[in-house]
Amino acid sequence: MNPSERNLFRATVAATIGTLALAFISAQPKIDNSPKIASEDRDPALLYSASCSTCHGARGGGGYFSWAIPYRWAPEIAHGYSTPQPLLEQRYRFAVRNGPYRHGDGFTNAMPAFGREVISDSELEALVRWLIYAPPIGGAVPSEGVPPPQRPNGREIVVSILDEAPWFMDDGTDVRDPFNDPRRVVLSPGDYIKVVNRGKTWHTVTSANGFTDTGFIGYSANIPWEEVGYYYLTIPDLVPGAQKYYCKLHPYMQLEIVTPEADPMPLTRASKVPLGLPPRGGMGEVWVGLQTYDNGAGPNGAIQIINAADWSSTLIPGVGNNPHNGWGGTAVDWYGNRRRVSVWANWHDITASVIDIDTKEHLGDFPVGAASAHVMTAPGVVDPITGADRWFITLMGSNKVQEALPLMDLVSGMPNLPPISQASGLLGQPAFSPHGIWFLDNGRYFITANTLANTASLYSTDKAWSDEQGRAGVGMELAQASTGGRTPLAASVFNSGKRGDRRYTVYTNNAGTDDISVYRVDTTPGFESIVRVNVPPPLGNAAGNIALSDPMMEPMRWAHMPIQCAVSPPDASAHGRYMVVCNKASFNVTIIALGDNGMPEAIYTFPCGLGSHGVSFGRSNPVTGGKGYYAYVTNTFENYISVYDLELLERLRKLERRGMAPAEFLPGGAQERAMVRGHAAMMLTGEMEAEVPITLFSPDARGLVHVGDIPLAVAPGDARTSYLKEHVMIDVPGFHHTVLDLDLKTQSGAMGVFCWPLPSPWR
Ligand SMILES: [Cu+2]
Repeated sequence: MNPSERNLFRATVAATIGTLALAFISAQPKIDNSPKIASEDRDPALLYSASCSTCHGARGGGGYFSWAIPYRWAPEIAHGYSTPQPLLEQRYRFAVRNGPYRHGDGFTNAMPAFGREVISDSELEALVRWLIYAPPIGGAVPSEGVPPPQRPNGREIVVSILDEAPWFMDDGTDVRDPFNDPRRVVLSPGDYIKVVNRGKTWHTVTSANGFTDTGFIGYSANIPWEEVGYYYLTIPDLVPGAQKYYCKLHPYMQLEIVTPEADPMPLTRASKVPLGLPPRGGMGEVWVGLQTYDNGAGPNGAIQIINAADWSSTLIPGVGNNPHNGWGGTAVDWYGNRRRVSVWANWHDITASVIDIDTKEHLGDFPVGAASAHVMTAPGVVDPITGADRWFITLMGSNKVQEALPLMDLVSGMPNLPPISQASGLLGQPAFSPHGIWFLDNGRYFITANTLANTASLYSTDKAWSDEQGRAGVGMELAQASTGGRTPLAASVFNSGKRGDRRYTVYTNNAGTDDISVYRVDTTPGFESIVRVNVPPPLGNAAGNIALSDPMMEPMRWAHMPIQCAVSPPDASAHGRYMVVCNKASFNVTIIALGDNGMPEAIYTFPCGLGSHGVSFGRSNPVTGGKGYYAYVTNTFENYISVYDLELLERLRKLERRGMAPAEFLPGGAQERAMVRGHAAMMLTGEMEAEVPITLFSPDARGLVHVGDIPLAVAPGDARTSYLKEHVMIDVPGFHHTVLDLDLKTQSGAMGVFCWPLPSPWR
């Protein structure tokens, strides 16, 4: 729609709203901009039942297998000594902060390392005392162990955490819930919540402002006959009102908890109307992880492979438990046979799945550690033992990066190499909770985005470290930098394609502050560093990061919750370098034109499905000849992926510079439509269902460059949805930032995507 049509629509909608809007606005929850309120230290018994009991047992007696690495035993840790045990105290502190280390073997992922972000120093001291000493100093009774946490007074509502949507499920006893919705817990006076984690990795229940936070809760079914893996939340622990809570590791897992004086709002459904297939085919294959594909029996997950030549697809069902991020490369088995494989990190589990790229056969899964997140191979180097690619997997919930030998680890049923970490050195233990990973061109260094630490790290795959206690290892974190923003989920690199380069520009996308941090990295041996650089206005925000939204523009630029940012490959000849940013909660992607030094030059917004999540680049067939790329973007809450033509963007930018661009390419020129149902539709149009222009949600979205949407597989009969409470921008006077209770499709749940063959610098 052109600007005048858009204004007309806005005026019409504004008129329709009438008095409804007033009621709506006064009823919507306030946007909470208050700083994080530090909650008090958790009671050691409660912290223990959530984070420790699922391996060490309800009373601390040990003797159970770790759920994070199922062939290692958890020892007895509750003792009840009455004399000082300074060495034992030191061992406990080390184990909690670093995870266990064995001389000769190195670190393992059997016990995760917990950062100060999830167990504070004072909580750790209280926990250590409580476990080691007898009352009155501690809480442990010799031969009996530690007591369970005090059950709160009142009426219990059990909320289970699950590996499948709806993610959080109440037991139906919240009698005040007018919708009888298991994802929304509506408390009456005197109620309290028992949160039980039935998922196979860490999860949390955390309020948006951080006031309420259970911390990591382990897998309760690891010891089914004991009461483990739970946490109590009483009304004073909660934020007053109808509030969103989410899992800090998996932010799309959300529930609402409503305190007795408040009431929940009706739901809204929304979805972008898909385009047809892209008119021009591309090259190679697009591998998409259908993270929540319903296999009937067994855990969620499938992989769909799209042939870019004709957009036909192959589905591999029954892969993993929420395959989140994948990559392709070569691996060698114990007999020396080399295969081309794809490895997927199962993010709601402890495993990685291996698939043969050529036969499309799912070869199996192997354990790597808690909440395995992203996978990548090192470009340009081979494993000295196998001659195949070197594979690295971030373990967000174990605080390690695991090098994998996919086909050998599959047979061994465990990682054959120790994970990368270090107990001391330049900065002590590595930054907490690495999620995204991206390699520099020489294959010897990579960057991680450390989500809960709000930092980015530079790692070496080869550098050796040792400490005063005689611990040693190969591969380590070399340096960290603050993001200047919040919740960095992924990292990317302005790859040069030149293996000898030592200086790079790298990035993190900060989901919590809707911006992109830019860093300079130096890998000169002995001088390795990562330093955030300032992006000046008008593209930079107050923190000096690239701002994805700009409220001063007309039409307004709005992008919310960037999940991944990736830079187009260096070997394109039909277009320049572009960063594609997937914005989960604003129906769009941001495409940033980058200069030769990797700094931003211009920002463009294009329509995307709801839940835009992951991006990868595959070869296109440019109209103008040469080498060009499509950006393939997954949409978690739609059943299609979206395709963007970078060569077309290049040509349209040239036309725009000469004042000759078609109106559709101008800001706000996008013609796509979205369907809105339920509460927001009623408020906007007076009808229960409305088709609206995409520019209602993404006002400055441009047309043409988004060239098509490719359907994803959905299991027959699957109509599952997931609950999200998010800020949505509605470009109508009186609305603007609006918090909606959303009920979104989650049948494919696509997040991770990679293109095969891999682009430069991998080949
Ligand atoms: Cu989670």
